[in-house]
Amino acid sequence: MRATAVAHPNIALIKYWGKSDIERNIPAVGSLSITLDGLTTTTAVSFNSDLEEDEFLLGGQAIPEMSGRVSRCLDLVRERVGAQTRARVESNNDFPTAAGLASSASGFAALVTAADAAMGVNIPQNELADMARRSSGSAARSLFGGFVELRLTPDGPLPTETRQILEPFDWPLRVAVAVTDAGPKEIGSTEGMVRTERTSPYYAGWVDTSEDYLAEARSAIARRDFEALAEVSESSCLKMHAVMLSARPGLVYWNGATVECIRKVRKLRADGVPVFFTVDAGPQVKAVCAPEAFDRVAAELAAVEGVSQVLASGLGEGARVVAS
Ligand code: 2P0
Repeated sequence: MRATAVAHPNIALIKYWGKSDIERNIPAVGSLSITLDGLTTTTAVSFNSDLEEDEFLLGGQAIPEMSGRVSRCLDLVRERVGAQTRARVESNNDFPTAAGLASSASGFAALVTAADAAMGVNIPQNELADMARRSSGSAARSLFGGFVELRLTPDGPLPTETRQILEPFDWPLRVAVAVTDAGPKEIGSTEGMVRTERTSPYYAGWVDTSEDYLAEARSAIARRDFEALAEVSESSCLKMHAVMLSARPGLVYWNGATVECIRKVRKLRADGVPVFFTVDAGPQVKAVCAPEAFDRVAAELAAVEGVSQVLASGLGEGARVVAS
């Protein structure tokens, strides 16, 4: 009744922002991401009939504000197998939590994977992804490695379907993460999405254009067309931040160093370096580049005032069991 799983954060190139059903956490738009290998969440789950409540430790500490979400995620696995047994969950991230580095994505992907293995059920990967999606929309994508797409399937057996579209080694891009502020973000994603939906006059435009962006990105990936992927990814990122900024009150996730990093990446690409940026609901800048450009990109970002460190990553595998 015990298993340990690892999962990595993923970075959306075509972004998810907004929900069509807040109760069931169904995204309003599909999304497309790359899974990283440089950052890892490791989660051990042990079901134990002596426990009266689920227990959750992150980095060795109890996190009361997260334990309800962890329990509700375990409930999905318990309901699937008709079990009641409570669990002790010990999770560790080797990167800053809640700083826009998608710790909830790797966290819930590792959790469903370890819980399934601890129960000994072998739930299909797509179903595990949909369970992780209930807890955190982006978590579904971390079940898979390489390039991953989450599609809305309102007429299907599950409301979303997540699949790998390319193995990591089929297009081994690298990512430099410029950390500009390692503290927790001010406004969580769910609250930010709800505010955007309710108050932004541009929200309908954001949703209406999403399918075209996904099709463009899928096509660029199939052709390994870096320039096309760069253009559509930067546009999706800026379009998401535009709709966030247009909420009331506006959501400003960037700081000055975020903007300087964006300008630096654009200048590098204009000079012929194959690199593009993306930024999530936080101030870190992720620079996606061809492998041969990585050292230069990392050095240029490290030199930007306000950048405290640059994390290095390649593309990684999906969530997997590492011990039982
Ligand atoms: C993404 N983000 O596609 C987008 C881009 C942040 C900006 O998915 O509310 O923590 O738990 O479903 O998964 C972060 O949102 O949101 C996110 P919930 P989640 O990666």
